[in-house]
Amino acid sequence: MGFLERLKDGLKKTKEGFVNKVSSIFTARTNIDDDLFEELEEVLIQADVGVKTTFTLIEKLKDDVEEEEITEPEELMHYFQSELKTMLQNDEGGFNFNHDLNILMVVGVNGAGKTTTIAKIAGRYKEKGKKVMLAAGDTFRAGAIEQLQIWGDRLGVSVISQQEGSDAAAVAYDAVQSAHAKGIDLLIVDTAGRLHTQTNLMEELKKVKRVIDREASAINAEVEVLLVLDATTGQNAISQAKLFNEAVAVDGTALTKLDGTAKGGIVIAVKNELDIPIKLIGVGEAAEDLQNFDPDEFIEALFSEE
Ligand SMILES: Nc1nc2c(ncn2[C@@H]2O[C@H](COP(=O)(O)OP(=O)(O)O)[C@@H](O)[C@H]2O)c(=O)[nH]1
Ligand SMILES: [Mg+2]
Repeated sequence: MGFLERLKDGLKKTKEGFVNKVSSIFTARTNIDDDLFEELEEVLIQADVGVKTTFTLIEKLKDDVEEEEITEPEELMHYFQSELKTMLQNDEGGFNFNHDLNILMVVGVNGAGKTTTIAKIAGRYKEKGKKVMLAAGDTFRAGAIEQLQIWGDRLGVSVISQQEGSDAAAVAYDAVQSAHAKGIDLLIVDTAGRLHTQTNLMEELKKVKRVIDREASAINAEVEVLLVLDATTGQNAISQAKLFNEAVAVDGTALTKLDGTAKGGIVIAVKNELDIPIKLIGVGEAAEDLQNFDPDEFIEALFSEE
C-alpha cells in the first residue's frame, strides 16, 4: 500500500463518521441558511473539533458566504475544505534535525504511543544513515525499559538505561554525555507517562528537561519536545496537552491512533486550540503508518471520493 492509500485507509472511520455527514449537509439542500450552519456546528462538535474551533470555522464560512456572494451549498463545501486547510497550516510537518546532535524528548500519558512512535522515528532516521540512540527514561513503568531495549536490538540502535525505579534525569544525563561522545546524530529520550494529573510526573519531566537543556547547551545540541497524544481520547487529549505544555514547553505533537476513531476532528482542535504544530500522525501500528503531517494531503485524503 502506498503512502496516500495508507492515509486514506487509516482515516476510514473518520471519513465514514464525520466527513460523510459533513458532505451530506452541503449536498442535501439547495440553499444556504441558518439550518445548514446549525447542523454543521453539531456535526463538528460531535467529531471533536472542539467548541471554540467550531465557532471560529462557522464564522469564517459565514464571512465567505457574504464576501464571495456564495449561493450554492456545494460551492460552500469547497470553502469549508479550504478553511480547514488554512487552519491546519503548520510551520512544517516532521522534523528538521540539522545540528550535530539533536535531542528529542518524548512525553505523553501511558498508552498514548510514545514507545511505538520513538521506535518508528528511530527506524526512519537509521534508514537514512543517521546514528541514532535511545534513552530509557521511563524508569517508572514495569517493563518499559525492556520494551525499549527490544526495539533497540531490533533496530540495531543502542539504548542507554539504568535499572527500574532509578532517577530519569540521571538516565537523560548519561544519555546526552554518551551520545555526544559517540557522535550520535539523534538521541531520543523516552519518559514516564503515568497520569498527567499527578504533579509528581510533571515535576519529574521538568527536571529531566532542565538536565537535558543544560547539558545540550554546553555542547550546542538542539532539544525538541514531542508530545504524543492518543486521538481516540478526544477532548481529553486537549487538556493533557495543556498540562504537558505548561510543564515542558512542547514543540510539536504526534497524534496517534487516528485509525481508531471516527472523530478525526481532534486534529483540527489540537492545532487550533493549542497552537502547537502537528508533526506526525499515526494511522496504524505498522512503521509506515506514522507519517509526517501534511495538512493539504490530510484534508484531501479525508474528502477524497474513493
Ligand atoms: N491502531 C494504532 N495503534 C497504535 C498507534 N500508535 C501506537 N499504537 C499502539 O498503542 C499501544 C501503546 O503504545 P506504546 O508505544 O506502548 O505507548 P506508551 O505507553 O506511550 O509508550 C501499542 O499497542 C501500540 O501498538 C496507531 O497509530 N494506531
Ligand atoms: Mg512506553
